[in-house]
Amino acid sequence: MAACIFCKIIKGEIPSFKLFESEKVFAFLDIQPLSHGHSLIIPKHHGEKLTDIPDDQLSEILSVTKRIAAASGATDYNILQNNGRIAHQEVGHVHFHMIPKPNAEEGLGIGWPAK
Ligand code: D5M
Repeated sequence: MAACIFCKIIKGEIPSFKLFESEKVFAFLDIQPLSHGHSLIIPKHHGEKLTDIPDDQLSEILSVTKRIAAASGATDYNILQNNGRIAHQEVGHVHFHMIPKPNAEEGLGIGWPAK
């Protein structure tokens, strides 16, 4: 969708710190991190809520989310996905947050930006 900031990030029209890209999935660092390494994993298909995303994209998103959590080296982390304004969704393009917990940040490894 033309006005969507995450669609613009996918297209490279807005810069991001890219972590992963495939045909259907894109991942990058959150610009307002709740902890070091806070990442966003999104489908390339534009959809506002989880129910808008085709099933064939969901399995890869979960798999990529798992791999990004593992690559961070964090032993403790949250996976979060908000749907709708009341549920605190600010960006209307489905995204999964991977949020390392502060006491596990030492695990962030080579390839991740310094604090
Ligand atoms: O979370 C939306 C998240 O999106 C929030 O943590 C900030 C992040 N965000 C917003 N704009 C950008 C850009 N341009 N780059 C990286 N991250 C961004 P929500 O679940 O909707 O509340």
